[in-house]
Amino acid sequence: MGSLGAILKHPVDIYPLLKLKMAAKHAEKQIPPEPHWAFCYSMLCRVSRSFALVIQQLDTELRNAVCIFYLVLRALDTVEDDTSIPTDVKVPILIAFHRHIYDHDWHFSCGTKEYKVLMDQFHNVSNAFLELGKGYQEAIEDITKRMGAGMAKFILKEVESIDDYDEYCHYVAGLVGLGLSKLFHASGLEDLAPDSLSNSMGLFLQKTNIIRDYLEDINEIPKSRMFWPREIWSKYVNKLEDLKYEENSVKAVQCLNDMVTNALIHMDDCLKYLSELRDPAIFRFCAIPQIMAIGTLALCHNNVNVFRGVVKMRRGMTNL
Ligand code: IN0
Repeated sequence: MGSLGAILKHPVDIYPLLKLKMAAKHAEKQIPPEPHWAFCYSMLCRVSRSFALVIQQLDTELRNAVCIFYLVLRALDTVEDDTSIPTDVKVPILIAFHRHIYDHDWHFSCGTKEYKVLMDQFHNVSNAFLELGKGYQEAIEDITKRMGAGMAKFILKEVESIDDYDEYCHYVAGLVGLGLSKLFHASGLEDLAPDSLSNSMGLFLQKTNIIRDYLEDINEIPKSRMFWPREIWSKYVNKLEDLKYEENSVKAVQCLNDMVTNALIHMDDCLKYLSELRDPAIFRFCAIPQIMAIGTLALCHNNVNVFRGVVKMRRGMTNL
């Protein structure tokens, strides 16, 4: 179905969509005029579907910092995900990434499609990074350093226990929460949130993605790494891929519900984190992805289709 058809089937979406679209139009005028900033914001729109709209909520200065943070993390992800890079090449890049962002003309070609463009033209991101305030730069550098080291550690290590699962999610998502809290604090708009609450914000989003993407990940060629912890799935099946076979439907759904319950542990912290934000724009920026995640988990819970095809929420604004 075309996007217009999708919207007309749900007329209550029209007003919020228009409102969002108009806010986005307004926000567009505040993008710095230089070409490296134009590149960064156009990349942001290309690599994220909803995040580019959500980020428009923020004050200009903070928004620029979050935009660069997001692109730096996407670039780091692109290196981590590219299965064609040999481990002995990949690991040093991940570990040194936080230094590459200070280098005006560093780049490393990898990834595909829009990610390849991001990697090939990475100098635009580093040039924009170098124009951010010191407080923002330090927050981004610190998180990039810790995330790169964590990713390097998990290149060789599998997610076996629930502790491993939480540790991996901490590196790739919990640290994003810590970094964002630091950026909010550096903007002067918020107090510094406790690390454990910031971490939970990221873990909740990442665990939801890992649950939702089971089939996409298990079917990937070349075989991608899997993040469902053995400690959970081994209670139900002998091999993780057995969950997708029809004869194991009952076990699969039980395992899925176990995973959903594990993700929901972080809800308390997320609500606490959100309740302590003061700035309404920052609140919306943080709340929207959390609400999408709750909706996705509700959709996945007890739903065998997670093992059959894609279970995704309708995102009215995506293709407008
Ligand atoms: C994010 C998070 C994000 C936003 C707001 C507050 C946060 C607080 C703590 C941690 C993360 C927070 O949001 C994005 C949302 C996103 O990118 N959505 C995709 C949709 C999708 O399904 O992939 C989109 O296309 O728009 C998010 O998922 N992550 C993220 C990354 C960087 C930053 Cl700065 C903020 C990724 C992750 C791994 C869940 C943290």
